[in-house]
Amino acid sequence: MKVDALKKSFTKDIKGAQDVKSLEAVRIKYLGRKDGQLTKILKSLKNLSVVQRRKIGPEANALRQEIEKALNERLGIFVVKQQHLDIDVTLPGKKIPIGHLHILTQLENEVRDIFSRLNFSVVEGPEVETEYYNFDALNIQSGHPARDMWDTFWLNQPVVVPTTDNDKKLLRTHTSPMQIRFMEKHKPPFQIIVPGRVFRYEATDASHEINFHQIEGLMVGNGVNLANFKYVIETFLRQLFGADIEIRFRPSYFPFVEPGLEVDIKLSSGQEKLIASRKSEWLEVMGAGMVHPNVFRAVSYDTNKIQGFAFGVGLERLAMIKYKIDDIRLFHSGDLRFINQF
Ligand code: YSA
Repeated sequence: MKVDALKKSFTKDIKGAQDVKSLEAVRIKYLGRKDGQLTKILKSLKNLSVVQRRKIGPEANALRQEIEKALNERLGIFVVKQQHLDIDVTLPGKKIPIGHLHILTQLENEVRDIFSRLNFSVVEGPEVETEYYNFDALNIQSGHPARDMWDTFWLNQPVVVPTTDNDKKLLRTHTSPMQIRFMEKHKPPFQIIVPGRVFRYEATDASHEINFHQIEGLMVGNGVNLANFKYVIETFLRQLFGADIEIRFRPSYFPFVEPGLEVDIKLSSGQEKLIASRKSEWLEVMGAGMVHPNVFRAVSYDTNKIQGFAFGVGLERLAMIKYKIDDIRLFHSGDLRFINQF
């Protein structure tokens, strides 16, 4: 059979092949190693005259390539069709559980955003602190009764005897040590917040954890005063909770401020359980005050020129108010029924 005729017959055959099996039969018919019709022509080339070989050779080789290509293409179509048949599109898809940010991380991000808009920078510090930064530099020397305000997890001390009394290691009881660390390295004016985890060796209840989060705030400069503090805190709390939130400023005492105060927020309906367990409608959210001159002296600031306010707000307490959560211990319970609500 001539190459032309072979091509015509192949075109007809491949159209008729409706599955992989009949396609294989077509391949064998034309390209089969022994009896393939094109194979035979290719094998006979060597017996032809030079003139004939030059004419038929290229035609036969071109046809072989054409046939191989057409067979492969058609095979590809059958395979894809078969795969589609194997998929049951009526089956429900597989649900892959996706994680999400913990409610406290989400809230911390919101707090960071609000303070960024108020032109505060965010800095972070170590969770393992020394006695010096956690207490002494904050005007709470060893033996000071106020140390009892912060029940402390002390760490095993290195075997080597410490060179001074106050480099003993502890888990920071508040974020305030970062006031000192920051001021040691920076000159005023500045305003910063310091979010972070803190630790207290104390009994837990609905509003107290041993491991919780604080956000320290510190604004220092010439002429910074209590009115500035009140403005910043009210703006922050109203942006976080809405304009209607009821805020209470109370006088209080911390050795590293003078005067010292605390800020409470009024619990609202939906928080009856928490109100009952605390026997109060108000929840304390932060300690604060005007930075004590002794704190400025510890970092060699000129107390005649520099004033500042500082505060430490409890992140879990803010979350309890915002999301009407009755028990602080839920945050670190690892209970997904709680976590997945947010
Ligand atoms: C005060 C003056 C400053 O110039 C700067 C910061 C401060 C705050 C101070 N460092 C401090 O830690 N005060 S505090 O012990 O009263 O805690 C501050 C806030 O942390 C509390 O108002 C409360 O919101 C939260 N908090 C305290 N103990 C807690 C707690 N949250 C959960 N569990 C606890 N056990």
